[in-house]
Amino acid sequence: MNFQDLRFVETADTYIDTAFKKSKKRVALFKQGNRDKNDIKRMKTVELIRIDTFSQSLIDNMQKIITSFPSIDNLDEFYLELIKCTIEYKDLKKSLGAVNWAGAQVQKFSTIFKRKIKMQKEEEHVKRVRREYLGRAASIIKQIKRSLIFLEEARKIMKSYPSIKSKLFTVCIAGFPNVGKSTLLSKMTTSTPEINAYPFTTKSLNVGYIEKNYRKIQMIDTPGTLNRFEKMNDIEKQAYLAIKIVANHIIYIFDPTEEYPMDDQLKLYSRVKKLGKEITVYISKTDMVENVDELKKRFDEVYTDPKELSKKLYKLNNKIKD
Ligand SMILES: Nc1nc2c(ncn2[C@@H]2O[C@H](COP(=O)(O)OP(=O)(O)OP(=O)(O)O)[C@@H](O)[C@H]2O)c(=O)[nH]1
Ligand SMILES: [Mg+2]
Repeated sequence: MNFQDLRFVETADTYIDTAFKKSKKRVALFKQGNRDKNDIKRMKTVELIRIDTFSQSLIDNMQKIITSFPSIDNLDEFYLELIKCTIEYKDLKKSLGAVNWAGAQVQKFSTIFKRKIKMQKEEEHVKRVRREYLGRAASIIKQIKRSLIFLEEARKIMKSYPSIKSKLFTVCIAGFPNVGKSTLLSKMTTSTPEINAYPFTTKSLNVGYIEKNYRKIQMIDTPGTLNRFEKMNDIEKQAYLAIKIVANHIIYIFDPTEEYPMDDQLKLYSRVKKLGKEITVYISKTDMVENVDELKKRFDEVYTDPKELSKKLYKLNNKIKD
């Protein structure tokens, strides 16, 4: 799923202005090509064109908003949960509903008023009906002003969501801050995440891919220490949801230099384990310590070499049926 392409949602006034400009231009064009007979028949044609162009501009723009936002009812669980914890989900549904309603109303009134125009016998009356329609249509769009503002805010938040492919075999990299999660991701995949000597560097979920024999594996760098969900910041929530919902496998990194005490790292390991996913242990920074035998003894299987770890992931991925 990709939220980067969500369309910018304009204000109600901008949509109305655009519709006015378009209809004015279209009418001018028609008048240029039809200079003869300035009678009521021609006038009606002009006003029908104006109403058509005006309403179509609004209808198109409302439709574009609806199709640009993902269909909430068909979203993958990960994104649905992400939306629920970062945006007022009910308001999002309501706002999209309001935009849909506005488009339909504009359409409905355009049909009614075009019929009215055709029935008029006086020039003054044609003008009055046209004015009434433009006023009505503009006021429908003004009625959903707040929904449009809300949707633009929602778009900005959704734009920051990671692009995760829910169908790929997915491995999440977990561990305490600064243990080398992003470093491992950069060693194993072509992803180039930010890496720094201080903790809490990663502020959005980094995603990378490895591929062998046309079988892709998705790797996600998931920072955070799995505190209580309500206490987590946005990135930690994203990481937690990725581990809980998307991960098929977890790599848990221990940092033997113990910038964070080993006891705490082991506690987090237990917490991750409780989520019920298969975990592979990786020990980072083995170039910085004498030996890691004590730590290794705690587990049946431990990796210290990213290449060996890749081989294990390929094997796991091969076991999975497409
Ligand atoms: N010597 C050595 N340094 C490493 C190794 N892995 C990571 N580092 C260093 O450890 C620091 C933290 O690495 P990151 O990859 O940013 O760690 P992180 O777990 O992603 O950190 P946060 O995003 O802050 O949670 C950086 O200075 C890395 O260069 C390693 O295997 N050996
Ligand atoms: Mg990082």
